[in-house]
Amino acid sequence: MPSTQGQTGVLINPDFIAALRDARHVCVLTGAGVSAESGVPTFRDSQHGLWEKYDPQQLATPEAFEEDPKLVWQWYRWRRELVAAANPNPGHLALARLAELVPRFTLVTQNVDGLHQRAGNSKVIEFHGNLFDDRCCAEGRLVEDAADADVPACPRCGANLRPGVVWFGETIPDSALDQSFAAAADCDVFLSVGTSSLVYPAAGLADIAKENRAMVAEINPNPTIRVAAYDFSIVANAAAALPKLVESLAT
Ligand code: BV8
Repeated sequence: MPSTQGQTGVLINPDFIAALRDARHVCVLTGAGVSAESGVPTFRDSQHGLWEKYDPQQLATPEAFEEDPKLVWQWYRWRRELVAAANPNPGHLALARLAELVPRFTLVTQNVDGLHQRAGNSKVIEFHGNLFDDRCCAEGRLVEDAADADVPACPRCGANLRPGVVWFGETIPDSALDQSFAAAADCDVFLSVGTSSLVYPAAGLADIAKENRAMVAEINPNPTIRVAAYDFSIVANAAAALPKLVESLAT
C-alpha cells in the first residue's frame, strides 16, 4: 500500500485519482479529524479548558446522563456553543464539491457538529446523530423549541430531554445503519477521513467496502492501525488533502 506524503505537502497517488475518476459510486466516512481545522476538538485531543478532566467516552454514555444529567447537559451546551462559533473548513467544502463531481456520492459522518451540511453537502448520513437535536427520554421523539434549563423538560410530557446523539452502548438508528452498510457494500471507492477507526460499527464500514472489492483509502496525518489493509494512505490533514484531491479530479 503506497503512502503518499510528499516532501512539499500533499501528494495524491495518480492511481487513486484514476480510481476516483472511474468510480460509479464514492462513499466517504468522516470522523472528528475533518472538523479539527474548524477548531472543534477531536475525541482523542485533550478536551479544552473545563473539560480536560473528563473523558468524552465516559460522558457520552446513558450511564453518565442517568447519574448526572446536569453535568452531561453542561458538556453538550459547551460543545454546541463551540460548534455554533466554528465554520466549515476547506476540507468540508471540498467534500461538498466532490459530491458534485462523481456520479453517485454517499457521505457518512461520525461527527455530530452539522458542519458538512453547513459546507453544502445536502445529503449526510449522521451515523451518531446531531449535537443540536433535543430528544425526549420518555417518547424518544425529537423536540423543537425546548425551554432552556439545566436539564430541559419535554414540552409534551415533562420528561427529561437529552441531546439527540448516539451514546456509547447505544445502537445506531436503523436507517443510518442500513443506508451506510448498503453504500459501503456498493461503492467503488471508500475514503475514510479524519477518524481513528476505533469506534464500531462505523469503523466496520471500510471492511464491508473492502470485502466488496472497493478501493479503500485513508486521509489522516496519523495513519491508523487499519491502514495496512487499505489501498492508499494519504498522510495529511483533511483541510489540505481534500481540496488537493478535488483539484486533481476536476482538472
Ligand atoms: C454500538 C456521538 C451496539 C456522541 C459517538 C462495550 C460496551 C458497549 C459498547 C461497546 C463495548 N465495546 C465496544 C463497543 C462498541 C462501541 C465502541 O466501538 N467502543 C469503542 C470505544 C471500542 N460502540 C458503540 O457503543 C456504538 N454502538 O456498538 O451499539 C452495541 C450496544 C451495546 C453493547 C455492544 C454493542 C455507538 C458508538 C457511538 C458513540 N457516539 N459520538 C457525542 O459525540 O457526544 S462516538 C464519537 O467518538 C464520535 O462520533 C466518533 O465516532 C468517535 C471518535 O472517533 P473519531 O471521530 O475517529 O475521532 P478521534 O478523536 O478518535 O480521532 C480523530 C482522528 O482524526 C485521529 O485519527 C487523528 O489522527 C485524526 N486527525 C486529527 N487532526 C486531523 C485528523 N485527520 C485529518 N485532518 C486533521 N486535521
